[in-house]
Amino acid sequence: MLRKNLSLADTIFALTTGTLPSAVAIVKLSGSQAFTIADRLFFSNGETLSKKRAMWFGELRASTQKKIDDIVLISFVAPHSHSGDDTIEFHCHGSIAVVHALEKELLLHLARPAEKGEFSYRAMLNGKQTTAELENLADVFKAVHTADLEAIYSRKDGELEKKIGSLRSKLIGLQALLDTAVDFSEEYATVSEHSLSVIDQITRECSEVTQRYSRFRGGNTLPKLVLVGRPNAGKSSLFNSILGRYRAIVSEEPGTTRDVIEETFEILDRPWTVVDTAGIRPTVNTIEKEGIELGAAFLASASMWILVVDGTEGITEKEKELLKKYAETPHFILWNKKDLSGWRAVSKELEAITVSGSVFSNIEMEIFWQKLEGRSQTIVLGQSGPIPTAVQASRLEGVLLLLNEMRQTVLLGLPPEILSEKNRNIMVQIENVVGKVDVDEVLGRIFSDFCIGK
Ligand SMILES: Nc1nc2c(ncn2[C@@H]2O[C@H](COP(=O)(O)OP(=O)(O)O)[C@@H](O)[C@H]2O)c(=O)[nH]1
Ligand SMILES: [Mg+2]
Repeated sequence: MLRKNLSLADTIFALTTGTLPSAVAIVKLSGSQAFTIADRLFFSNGETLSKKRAMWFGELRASTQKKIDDIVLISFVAPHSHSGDDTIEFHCHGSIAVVHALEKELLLHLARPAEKGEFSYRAMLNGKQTTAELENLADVFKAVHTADLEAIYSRKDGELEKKIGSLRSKLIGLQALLDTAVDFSEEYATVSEHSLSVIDQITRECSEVTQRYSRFRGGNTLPKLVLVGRPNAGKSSLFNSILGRYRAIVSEEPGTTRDVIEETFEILDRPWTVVDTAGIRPTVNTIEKEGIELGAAFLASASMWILVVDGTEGITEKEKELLKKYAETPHFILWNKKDLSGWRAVSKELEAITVSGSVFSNIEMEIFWQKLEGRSQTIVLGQSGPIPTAVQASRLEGVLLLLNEMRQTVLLGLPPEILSEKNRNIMVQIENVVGKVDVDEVLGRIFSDFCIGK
């Protein structure tokens, strides 16, 4: 967290580029003394460093007059800089020795190392950037996928505000009901039933949004390829083949993939997650049953899925049901184990969506990959729906706690007066999710996500 008592009078500096050594390193110096300090260290060919907005070429020298580096210097005069203060950027060679020598000189001239996000903090205080812009910027740094950038930039379209508005009207409806129930106690059963359904719906919608945030924060927004099929069909063998290395437990006994296993791989240079699930047939033991249920849950979140069928056994009604149920999600069948003598060709109706072959045949797996690549191109990658900001996400978590409390209150059969009170509080809090962000919250949440030098 950025300290609140940072002196704005200080001239601050930081290396703004990445790990050294690098091709170029940019050290930023910002504050009232920036030009004075730079003038002592920088010697332009012919021209003296004056207070103007310009790009200069020259020598960086230590106080001992020893040369440190040949550099490009960019000067920004307040308020026309990122932070709004006078700013100098030293573009040096990205050498550890050069950068350390420069930093040592800056300290000698009483500049102070900047804290995380301090330049941006000054930009905010100087009216160069709003808190909303800073929040977006903090998230831009976290973004791994282009789709996330789109979600961040489209925040201004107010998608989350609309969602919160609609949730709030549901709560208003519930409030009306609760207020009348206070007068007519005999309707309590209806009231509690309706309350639960509203609470559950709002909880679901709020957690969808917070989950989207967690996925975004974790960088875990990769599209999912889900492998399903009956035990022993060859899912884990396919999983291994896709990864090109051993990972899942492949076994002759049906149902050894107890769990859901996820790994990252690439289709056409884009990162994907592949998920190996347990089989879909009704099963004997509970561990596998859990695995199966998980598998079904993963199908719902799949960007693409593959039904692996043992070609010596054929397809069952259960699998055909899956094909119908998840027809909208891009998918195809791998009609596996073609190398075995008991293998029978796939029926005409399924031919168009099937690759026939064996997981163990390189040539046939080539055809599989072509299909995989082809299907992947029809998929719009990324997550739909608004990504909340860090502050909004934490406020939403607060609302979720309140909703859970209210749910307990209903289940305990407490009087409508209490429900009504709780509901009113949730209405206030849910509105606040998209409300104004105060400076303390910004200090606490946003700047902790910033890098040094930003
Ligand atoms: N002959 C042959 N055996 C296969 C093929 N694919 C998988 N198997 C075998 O079938 C068994 C079950 O495979 P596994 O990948 O564990 O199936 P899962 O239960 O669907 O994950 C293992 O013994 C595999 O070696 C194939 O194309 N040909
Ligand atoms: Mg398996």
